[in-house]
Amino acid sequence: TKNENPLGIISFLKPDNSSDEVPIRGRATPRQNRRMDMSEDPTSATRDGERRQLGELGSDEQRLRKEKETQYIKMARGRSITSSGIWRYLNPAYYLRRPKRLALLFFVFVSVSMVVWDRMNLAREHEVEVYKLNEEVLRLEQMLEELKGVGNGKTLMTQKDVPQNPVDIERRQKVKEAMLHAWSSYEKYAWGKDELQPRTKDGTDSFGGLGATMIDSLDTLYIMGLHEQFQKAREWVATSLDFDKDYDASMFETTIRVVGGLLSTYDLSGDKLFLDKAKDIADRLLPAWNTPTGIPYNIINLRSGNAHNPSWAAGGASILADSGTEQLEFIALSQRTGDPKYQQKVEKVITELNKNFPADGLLPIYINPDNGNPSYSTTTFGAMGDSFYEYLLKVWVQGNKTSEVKLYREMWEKSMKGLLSLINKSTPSSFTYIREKNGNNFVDKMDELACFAPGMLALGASGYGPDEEKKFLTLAEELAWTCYNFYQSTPTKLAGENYFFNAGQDMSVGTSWNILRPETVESLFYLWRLTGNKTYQEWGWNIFQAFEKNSRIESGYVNTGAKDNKMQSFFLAETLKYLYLLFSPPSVISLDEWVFNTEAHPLKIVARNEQRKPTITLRQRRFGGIIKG
Ligand code: DMJ
Repeated sequence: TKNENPLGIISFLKPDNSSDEVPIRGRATPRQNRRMDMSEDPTSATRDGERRQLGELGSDEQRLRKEKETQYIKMARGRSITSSGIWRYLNPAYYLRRPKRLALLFFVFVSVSMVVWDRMNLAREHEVEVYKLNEEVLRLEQMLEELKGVGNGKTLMTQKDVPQNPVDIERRQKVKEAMLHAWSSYEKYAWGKDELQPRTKDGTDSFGGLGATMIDSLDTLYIMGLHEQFQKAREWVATSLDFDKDYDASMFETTIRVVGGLLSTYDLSGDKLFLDKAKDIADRLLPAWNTPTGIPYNIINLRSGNAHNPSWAAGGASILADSGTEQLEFIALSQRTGDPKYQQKVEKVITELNKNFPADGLLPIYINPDNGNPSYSTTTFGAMGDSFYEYLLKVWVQGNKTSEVKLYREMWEKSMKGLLSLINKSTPSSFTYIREKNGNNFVDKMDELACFAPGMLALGASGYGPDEEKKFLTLAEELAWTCYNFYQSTPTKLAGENYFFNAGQDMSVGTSWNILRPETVESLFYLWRLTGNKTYQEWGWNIFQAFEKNSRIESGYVNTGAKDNKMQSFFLAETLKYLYLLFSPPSVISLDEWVFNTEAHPLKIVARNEQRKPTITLRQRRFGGIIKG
């Protein structure tokens, strides 16, 4: 019954029989109640019968309690025996006295460990298998989408395009997958930071916290049709990108990566957010040009606008490449905003440099911003010189090669005379290379950075008459072969930073680490586009595979050799973009319509007298309209 059951349980656990009926002050116990109930009930049995029944009940109860008591004691004893047993097994002396048990225990331990290890291995293999299958599914889905696109004319292929080669499609997908890997690693470990540090799986603000990798990647994501990733990055730009930083920024790096990246994304997407942001950061950079000559200081505080030059550069000189690589971006900004001030600032630099421009068009890497005089220093197409020459040509291309941009072409052609004077061939392999110059002395050294030159020469060749065109194209091809061999000559098949051709001998690597630089694949891209020679695609593919083999780790892509644990933002902006375009139809970012800034951000070509109207066709503007897959 309701009362007896709980008491029964308690009495089983507790041998003290008094505890099954706990008297509560002022109240009778249940048994007293029961007795009272029975004696008062007129219909109950007679008193004798009652006593007999109670007496029998009493002895039954006593027996039951006795049994339970015994059971409880046994249990208690059992418990204490068991616990002392456990402790005994934990005592090493126990096993030392029983070697057979020790052996058995050891055997059991080894067997269990092996089973666990085997299971874990199996699980890991399974994960890898699943990952590979996912990759394959992704690839097949994308191929299918492309084939559908080709069928119903959804891609931007024109009549001029050759039908897409399945090998190109597959290679392009591999490059896209590499971009996805680089991007998701950045997203996972360094979201919003300037650069990912793949080895430590974190981010670093190497450019003052401007989201350099985010901005540098926007147009690559767009061109590759990585819609979701692009939208998420756009959201970050809209809500979190803040240029109001008390930070001394490099005006060169900030221009080519941030201004260039934003403008290019604006040109591709037509989304005004990117133009507004480009204007915001460009306005912060403008005070850098407030010098006696207009040749800019190279470092500027983004909040205060205070500018200066690095003290290590010939006692405060401006660096040639840093001062002459803003023209494309700032001219484009003026065209898109209708405000001429940006263009005026950067064009003044060129007119100033043209005042004392030498006949061979070669300037040393340090220029005095107070009087425009070059400092006695190195002349090079490598570090600190390179993109000055690149921009002379590209501003001419950007201005639609009209008379208004003639000066740029003329200056560039002079510089190409200078470049020819730096060319030498190595022995015994006859590698063509570009020397450097220190004062009047040649230096047999070429940076990998100078490997942008074959692409530049190929791009500029068509502006000459037929003989010169051929000469420069041939030179471009020879230099590309040398640059490709910068890669092929190392154990990883990835180029080092610079090469020596001591006394004209064949190349030997100087600084051997590779930091994922783009220059060689950039040149291969131009040469393939402009000559149609598929060899350049093969070389690009070999380089891509070397990156996959040596630079790819689970958390992104990283330099080989002892460098700095960084996935450089230009790997996503340039290296992967040029590789992707190397396997895309020529109409994708056609060189007739776009000009790439030095960070591989394509800007739409707009003739000088044209105010930039939205020249993007609806098809291009729609996301992923650039290419399927
Ligand atoms: C990039 O930022 C640009 O290509 C620049 O012109 C040179 N250095 C890096 C890539 O190597």
